[in-house]
Amino acid sequence: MSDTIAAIATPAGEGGISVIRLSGPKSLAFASALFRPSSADPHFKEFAPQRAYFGEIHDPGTQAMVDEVLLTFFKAPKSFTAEDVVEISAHGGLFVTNKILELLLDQGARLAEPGEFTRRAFLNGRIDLSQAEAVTDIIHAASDRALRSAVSQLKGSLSSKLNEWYERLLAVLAQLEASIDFSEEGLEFQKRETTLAEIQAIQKDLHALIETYRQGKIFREGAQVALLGKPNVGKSSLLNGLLKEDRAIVTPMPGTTRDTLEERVRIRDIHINIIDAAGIRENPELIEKKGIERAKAALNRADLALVIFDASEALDANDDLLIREAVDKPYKILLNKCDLPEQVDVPTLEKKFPNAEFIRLSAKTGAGLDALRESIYRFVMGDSSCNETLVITRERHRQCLMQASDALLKSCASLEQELSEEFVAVDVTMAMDQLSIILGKTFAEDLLDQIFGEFCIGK
Ligand SMILES: Nc1nc2c(ncn2[C@@H]2O[C@H](COP(=O)(O)OP(=O)(O)OP(=O)(O)O)[C@@H](O)[C@H]2O)c(=O)[nH]1
Ligand SMILES: [Mg+2]
Repeated sequence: MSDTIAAIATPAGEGGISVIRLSGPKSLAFASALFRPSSADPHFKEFAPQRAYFGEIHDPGTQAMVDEVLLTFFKAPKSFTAEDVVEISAHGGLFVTNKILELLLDQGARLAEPGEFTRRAFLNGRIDLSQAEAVTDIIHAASDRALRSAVSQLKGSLSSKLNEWYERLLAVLAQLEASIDFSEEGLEFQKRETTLAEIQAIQKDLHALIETYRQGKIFREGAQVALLGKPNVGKSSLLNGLLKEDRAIVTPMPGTTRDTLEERVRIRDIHINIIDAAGIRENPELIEKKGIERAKAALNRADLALVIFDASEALDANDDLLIREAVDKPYKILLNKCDLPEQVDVPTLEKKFPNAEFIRLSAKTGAGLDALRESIYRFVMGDSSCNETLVITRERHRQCLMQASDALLKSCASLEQELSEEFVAVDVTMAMDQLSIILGKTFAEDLLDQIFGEFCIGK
């Protein structure tokens, strides 16, 4: 990695401080060409590693002072990228930060690609690929739970589990290969039952980790919760109630909401995305029809549907429509407007939705909203044994683990069928390859482009 990259590491906009970051062998040379140590530091001779310096940035062309800054020098390999890194903390203005960046580019630095600092940290062996992914997850975390799982992944919780399995499979493989080499002599290095038991144990743990994905994905991205009901049952009112603000337009006219509206709501240490949409009914006019299509699309990608009925009215044909449409994913039945006398035929609904949880509430008075929040929380957290242990949060990890698991099952089948060790070894190797892909021990450039493309510039 011979070139030196530079980028603004803080968000575009005005703020207290902005940080411009450099990484590469010429980081210090480029930065010190612009930097004059403060006269308050008359003893300054040279930059010592892992230290911060107060001073000024000057434009070498005009000699004009650009800003007062703090410059921090991290000497390789003790830096985020394992290269020489300089961070310049300037006053957080758009123009001044860009000006400093420009001066660094004039010196010969190259503007960094999105995620290039973290990519270098990975390529230089500072972190593995699952840890690099955790860096974006920390940045995007929107709840305590998301943050906890991202931090634990950054600290290596997933990596160490995968490495442990990898090492154990490597030991299995060594035994298998020894048996292959000495099979002529009729020696068996390890009993097949022992090998089988070890592979089965790993496969079982691996499978348990795959099973955490539903939850992990919800922790990372938030659960998608769709509000579903005929027009006027109070979907938008409920969205506003959960948000505690007047976000969606509410009117007494059926057909008020046309487009879908998605808002993030926090419940304790998780967040959920609530999707309000057009009410579903027969014979809608054109715009509403499009809205209903969007409502159905929202339902499709939801993890949970809240199916809402107006408790103050009898069921009608549009409710029936909804009952027929419903619902090929987890759902709860909400009886809204319970501040008014109850008219809805609850036994009929209970027959239509056996085993469903029914929650009575009023979006108008707020009654029942806490119970609804609790119920959503329980759904999202699911089996609480999963709460603090390791979870996987990415489809990429799930895919690799599933392939590894399949390969291990095949190797077990080969052992049980008394096939030659060669067959067993091929599948064990395949499983190990998949673990390597998660960790980035082996990788394709386009995978890195995809992963680091998600990052912002300067990270
Ligand atoms: N009494 C009472 N009225 C409510 C309650 N929730 C909503 N409403 C009223 O019902 C009407 C419709 O509410 P919305 O929230 O717009 O209903 P919606 O389901 O979003 O309707 P569409 O967008 O047309 O599908 C409004 O007049 C609300 O004030 C409630 O809990 N109690
Ligand atoms: Mg609405």
